[in-house]
Amino acid sequence: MHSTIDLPTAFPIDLRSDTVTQPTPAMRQAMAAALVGDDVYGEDPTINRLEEMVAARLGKEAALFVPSGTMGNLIAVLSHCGRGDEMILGDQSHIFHYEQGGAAAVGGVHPRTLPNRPDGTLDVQQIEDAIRSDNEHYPITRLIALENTQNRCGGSVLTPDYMEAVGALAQAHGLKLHVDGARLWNAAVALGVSPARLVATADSVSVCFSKGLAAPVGSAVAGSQEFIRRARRMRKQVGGGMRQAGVLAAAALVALEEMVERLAEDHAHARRLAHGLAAIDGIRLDPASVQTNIVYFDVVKPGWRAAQLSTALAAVGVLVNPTASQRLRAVTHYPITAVDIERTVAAVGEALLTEFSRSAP
Ligand code: TLP
Repeated sequence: MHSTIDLPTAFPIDLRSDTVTQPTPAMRQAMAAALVGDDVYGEDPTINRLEEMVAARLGKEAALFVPSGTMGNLIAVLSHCGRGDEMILGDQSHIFHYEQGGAAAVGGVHPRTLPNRPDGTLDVQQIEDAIRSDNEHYPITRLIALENTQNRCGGSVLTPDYMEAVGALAQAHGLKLHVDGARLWNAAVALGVSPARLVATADSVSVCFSKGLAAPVGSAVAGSQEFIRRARRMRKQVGGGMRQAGVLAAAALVALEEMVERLAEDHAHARRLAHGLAAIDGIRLDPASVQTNIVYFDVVKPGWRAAQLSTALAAVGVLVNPTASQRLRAVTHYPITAVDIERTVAAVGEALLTEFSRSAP
């Protein structure tokens, strides 16, 4: 997903991802003032405070601060599964697509993918059908993993009812349920429900502070005391034991306290962007499909490919990532403004027009 575009100006409108957010002034102040200690000894007061707050927000017994969402997912999967065990997950999931197959490479965990539907869900009957019976030919199914919001399905939200249905299925079959909640905050704000409600039936959840919440670094996993005990061991095994990382947790605390409700702005900007883009000749998307801060759109003008449009936009200071031959992704985040959105829509319209007149006889 990472583009190698040279930036033409110091301040482009950077819609490549919400991972590009900069820490807020309040975060920088909190970082400078943070009390710290050695977290491998459990002695960093700021990390301890963050972990308590995350556990409370997610309705879980305990939480663990980790450097990234990728590590959070990896140690969650490794905490639930042994070598040769199988996990059921979506073929569009971040764990399957963008984590270098870490669960298989590091933990020998076998991925069983099911198609993500356009709304980000997996068909519950298909999940049930994929659960292995006790047969010596088969791996042992241990885990179901969902993603909320679902990034590659356009930041779509999975509802509490759906999450509960999959949780009930997992429980009925003695399986664990993990939720990749890198953008769970966005899902909760979009649905108007608490994050805890969305993961009430999950055995583990990973969340990120460094996406829409704008902290510079950091994620967490949450679950039962017993799960966190295993996850803590796994974090150390993969090299994620941190020392005076309270400077990072301090920013994450500000993120949780000040930046969650603000995500509604990003969602409004994404809808505005989607409506603007949908009105451009040569762009195809359904604005009704945009539920949070991620906008996928296709360039359908003859002769155009996504990479060309991305390059043309970069030349005028608008950064979006091509994600397939005709498809691009734009992600709204702090501190993208309504004016940035108007400029982006205008830039896309102009880029396509310019090329059209250039290629005209
Ligand atoms: N997603 C990034 C890229 O890796 C694709 C992005 O720009 O969207 N789960 C989900 C659903 C994610 O979208 C991401 C990051 C992660 C996990 C991983 O988080 P980090 O980057 O902290 O390892």
